[in-house]
Amino acid sequence: MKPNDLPQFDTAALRAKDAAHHLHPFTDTQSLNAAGSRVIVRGEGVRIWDSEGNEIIDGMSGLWCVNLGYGRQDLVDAATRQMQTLPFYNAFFKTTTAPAAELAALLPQVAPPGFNHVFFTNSGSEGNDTIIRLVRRYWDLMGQPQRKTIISRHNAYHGSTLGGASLGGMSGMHEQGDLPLPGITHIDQPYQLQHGQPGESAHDFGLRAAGWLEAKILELGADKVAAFIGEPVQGAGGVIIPPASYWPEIQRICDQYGILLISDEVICGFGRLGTWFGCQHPHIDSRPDLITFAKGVTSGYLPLGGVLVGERVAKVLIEQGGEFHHGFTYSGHPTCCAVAIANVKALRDEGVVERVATDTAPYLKAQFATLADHPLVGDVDSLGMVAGLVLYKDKASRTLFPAKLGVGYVCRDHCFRNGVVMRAVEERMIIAPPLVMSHDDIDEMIRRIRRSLDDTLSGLRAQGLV
Ligand code: PXG
Repeated sequence: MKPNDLPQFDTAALRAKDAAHHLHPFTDTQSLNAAGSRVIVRGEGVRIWDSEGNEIIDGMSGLWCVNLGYGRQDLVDAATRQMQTLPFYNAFFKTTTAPAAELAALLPQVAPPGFNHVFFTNSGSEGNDTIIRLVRRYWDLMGQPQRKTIISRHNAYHGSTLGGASLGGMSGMHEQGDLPLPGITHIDQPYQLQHGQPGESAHDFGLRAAGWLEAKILELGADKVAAFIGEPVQGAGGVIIPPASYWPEIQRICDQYGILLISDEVICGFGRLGTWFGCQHPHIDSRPDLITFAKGVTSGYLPLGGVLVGERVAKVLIEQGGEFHHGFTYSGHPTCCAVAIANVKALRDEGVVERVATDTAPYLKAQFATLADHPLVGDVDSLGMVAGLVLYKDKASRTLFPAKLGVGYVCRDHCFRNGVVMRAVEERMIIAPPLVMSHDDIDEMIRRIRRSLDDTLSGLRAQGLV
């Protein structure tokens, strides 16, 4: 769509309203208001447009969620039909709705073996809160109520509710609100740049990093540990792709000590890595007991999340648990479930997940790797449709820019100006584009990223910082 065809928006008026009344998530309101927010008004395919007519390739799929891209009429139709028939009914008092039942039966068809039950929530955060309650309930029912501690990782992201933020390992979040909650503890993340030793292979580092879990279990006492939670690939933490040796060793440790393994697939689920769930990717290869999902289940068209409950937990909960005192008004919201059904069927019937594995992700990997010749860029890596690189002040000596310069944020702003959304996380620049990108889209995205890296470098040179 050409800018002239766009509906007209009064950008200044919208910015003024936003500044006066809207408290944005994870945002310094004062500095946002000084700059003014960008008003996004339309999306089509892998592109979005702002109210001033700028076309932008959405390298972050909205927020890691618009897996099928924008403008899917089938998803709109699914929502419309359901809203016309029954916009809402609950699932609490011996009732269900057709979309909730159909989606609950569809998800096991795409989930790893042994996942036959689902608990619906509205978001990934609520999914992880649900998991805390499920895990505690499970061990109580197993007659081991002392098994209460969940082990997670520093710099993990598991949501923003009290439970999600506690499971997460973001220090900034913990500092605001006396978190984590008791019974949640953290080990270091498998990020070799931060924790690797000189001359250590990725394989050896992966094993050593997984060993931190075993050390923590032994420190706490194995009979006190309920579960370990991890994202297959850490997303918000900066696309931290662990070595291939990491997850199988985590699995071995969980098996050895009988602790539950939770795979937070809010980002990695629904095709992001070229498999339906990240744990199924050969690079990850884990067998979780519980899976958190959200985001890509509806391609972000409506809010929906949940927990896939594996047989080990489901059997105990159902056969011994009686009533599980937990749920949300909108658990199994029929309109959200209807959109999810249309989305999952499209991912399946259009072969999107397979195409990511065999074509789109390998192409993205090859093109993204070409950025490695840029003077600022090192450690280029990708898995499926997530990719990241490190901005170096001096690649040869692996010297990073001082954090206070915020070079990543400067680069991110150049990206936006050059028509591509890319995220900055500390020293890392990351993307997670829609799964439906064509080769041409990828080529154009990489051109815009390179231009933005060049602009960043020019700015740094002008200031004498490189
Ligand atoms: N788990 C993971 C792995 C996530 O990435 C959540 C749970 C929480 O989901 P909800 O739906 O409650 O937001 C997430 C969310 C970022 C960013 O800056 C990432 C997320 C959310 C907001 C920002 O990359 N991921």
